[in-house]
Amino acid sequence: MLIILKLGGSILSDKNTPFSVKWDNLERFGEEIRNAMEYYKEKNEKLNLIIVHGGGSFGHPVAKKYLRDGKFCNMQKGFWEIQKAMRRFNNLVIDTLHFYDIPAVSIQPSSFVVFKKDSLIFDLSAIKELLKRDLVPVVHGDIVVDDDDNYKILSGDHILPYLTKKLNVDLSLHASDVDGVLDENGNVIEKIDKSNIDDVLKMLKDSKGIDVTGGMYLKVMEAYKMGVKTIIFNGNKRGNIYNALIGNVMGTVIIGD
Ligand code: IP8
Repeated sequence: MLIILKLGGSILSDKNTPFSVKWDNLERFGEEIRNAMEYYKEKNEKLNLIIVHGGGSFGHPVAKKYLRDGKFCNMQKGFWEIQKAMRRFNNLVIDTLHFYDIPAVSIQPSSFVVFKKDSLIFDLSAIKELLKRDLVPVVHGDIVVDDDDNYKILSGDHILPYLTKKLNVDLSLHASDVDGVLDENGNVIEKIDKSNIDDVLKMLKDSKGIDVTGGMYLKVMEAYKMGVKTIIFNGNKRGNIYNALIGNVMGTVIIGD
């Protein structure tokens, strides 16, 4: 069983306070992930896990400093500064996972991933080999180069569907700070598929989030476009990460086409 879990930046940190960490959440995630791993072990089932995390209050405020009208500038400094902010955040996440005996290994996209047109050059050999050895790759949103002599934010919302598709993941989970994709009345949309995708995207486009990578719109659009199935659920609720990992959580199921 191969599961991928994205921990959204907003459940790991307070986006309004640069370099802040929601320690209670982070500790709880470590504990719930470890408990879920034990659950599979007790059932004698093999669980392989990949964790993805977003930029939160580390990557986003630093990336914003280098964005002018949607274009990156002064990137001789900006590239390493954004990379460094994400490396710091990733270290804190990884250290916490280690505390809970999760064999987490860092994968830093800025060192090897390239955006080419709208697709990714993202070699998966290392991740595959790590999984064979029962290690847990932890991939994070990052700054990456593109083939236009420019730069792009590689969001966890790109990484999750990409890895879900390329690695034939069995269960793809997206822990956010809301109960799922909400309609205009605040109710969870249980399923997004080809019957309602256009309406949902239209509804999400107007949202005025500060997320430089586009918030919920990007999450839904990327998953749908990649043709994968993924579940968006609320990671702020105690027990939800564990329940999601054992295949038992409520949220929005996106079924891509
Ligand atoms: O929070 C963004 O990742 P995301 C990463 O998953 C940076 O969109 C560097 C802002």
